Amino acid sequence: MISTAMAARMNAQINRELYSAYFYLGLSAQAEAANLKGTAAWFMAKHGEEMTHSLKMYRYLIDQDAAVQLSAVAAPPGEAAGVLDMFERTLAHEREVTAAINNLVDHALSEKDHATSVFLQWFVTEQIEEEATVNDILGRLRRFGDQGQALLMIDNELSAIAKQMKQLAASAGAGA
Ligand code: OFO
Repeated sequence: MISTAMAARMNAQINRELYSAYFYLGLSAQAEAANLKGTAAWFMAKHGEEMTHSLKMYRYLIDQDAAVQLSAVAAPPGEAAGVLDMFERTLAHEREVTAAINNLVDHALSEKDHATSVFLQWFVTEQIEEEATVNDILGRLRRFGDQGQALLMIDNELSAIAKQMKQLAASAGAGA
């Protein structure tokens, strides 16, 4: 059993994860509309990851005999100016999520809630990897731009990464 205050914070994080999923779904739709199949696949794979994150937290609350409280998910932002803008937004968004996860860990530690603190460590590590991946993509977009051939190349690369992400998700699901 976890405290009511901790459960409320975890419920807020479930909402943030669902918003993340929605945020990436919106970007995937924008990429589809621009005929950028690889970029769309990458954002769709991110959508899937975020849904998994929300469900991990959902399951944790249930396992801890705490109430799951779902609330309205905000609409994602409007149209991005291009792929560079999509990834600038992605990095800013992931940094906010990292800060939120760190706040959750701080709260768990302040309550001496070791179970929640240990549970959240997976998310701490996940955020490091997510920010690093996005930084890497952004580095190339900033250097080579998001038009013409450079865009085609990054779109192909994102397609390959999305395939790997899907395979990883499938093998994690099979092992669960
Ligand atoms: Fe939920 O992993 Fe980033 O946002």
